[in-house]
Amino acid sequence: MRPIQSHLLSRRHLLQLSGLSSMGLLLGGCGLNAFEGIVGKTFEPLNQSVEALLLNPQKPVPEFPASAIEPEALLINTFGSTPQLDPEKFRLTVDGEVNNPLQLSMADIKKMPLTSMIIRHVCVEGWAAIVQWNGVQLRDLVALVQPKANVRYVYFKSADGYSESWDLASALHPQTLMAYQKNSQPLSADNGAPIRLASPIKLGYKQSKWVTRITLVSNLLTSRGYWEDRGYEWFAGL
Ligand SMILES: Nc1nc2c(c(=O)[nH]1)N[C@H]1C(S)=C(S)[C@@H](COP(=O)(O)O)O[C@H]1N2
Ligand SMILES: [Mo]
Repeated sequence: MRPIQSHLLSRRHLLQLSGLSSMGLLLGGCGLNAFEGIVGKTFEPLNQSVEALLLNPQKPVPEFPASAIEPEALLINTFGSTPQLDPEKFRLTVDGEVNNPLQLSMADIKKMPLTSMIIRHVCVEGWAAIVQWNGVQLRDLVALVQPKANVRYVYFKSADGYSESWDLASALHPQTLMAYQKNSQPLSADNGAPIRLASPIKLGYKQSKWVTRITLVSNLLTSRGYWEDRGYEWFAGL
C-alpha cells in the first residue's frame, strides 16, 4: 500500500469533522451529549483508532429495492427459548472502556436518527432472506459513550444467554444497526424485540437478538461468542 499524503489527509479530516459536528448537533437535540470527546481530539494520526473509524465511515454495501423484500423467508433461529422483555422497563447498557457509560430506554433510542436498510440476511444453516431493518446506527451509540482510544472489540450480551463479539470496524460500519423494526413494523419477540443487531456484512449468527448490553473492550475475552465457542468462525464476514 502507498502512504497517504499528509496534506490530503488533513484536508479530508477537516471535511469529515464538519460533517461530524452537524451529526453531534442532531443528537444533541435529544438531550444526549454526543461526540464532544471525539471531536476534541482532531490532531491524532489517522490509524485504526476509534476516532479514525468514526471519522471514516466505510463504504455501504448495495441495498435492495422494497419490491425485493421476502417477508416469509426470514426463519426464526434461536438456540433456546424466546425471552419476553417488557419494552417499558427495558434498558440497553452501553459500557466498558468508555468515558460515558449509558443506560438507554427504548424512548431514548427512538429519539436518535432512524436508519432503514434492505439487505440480505444469511444463515450458515443454508437459508437467506431479504429483509428491511430499521433502527439506530451502532456507530451513533458508540460515539455517545465516548470510547477510550484503545477500544478494538465490541461484546453483545443477550437476554437469552447468547453472546457475541465483533471487531470494531465492523461494529462501526454505517449499515450495522441496532434495529427495533423489521419491514417497518415493530420487532416481534421471536425476531429479537425490543432491539437486535442487524448488518449486511456479517453472517446471521453474529446478529444478536434481545441485546441488553453492549460492552467496548480493548481485548477479546476467553469467550468470543455462543457459536464461536462451539467452533464457528469468529469474523464471519459476508
Ligand atoms: N440472542 C440470540 N440472537 C441470535 C440467535 C440466538 O439464538 N439468540 N440466533 C442467531 C442466528 S443463527 C440467526 S440466523 C439469526 C436469526 O434471526 P431471526 O430469528 O430474527 O431470523 O439470529 C441470530 N441471533
Ligand atoms: Mo443462523
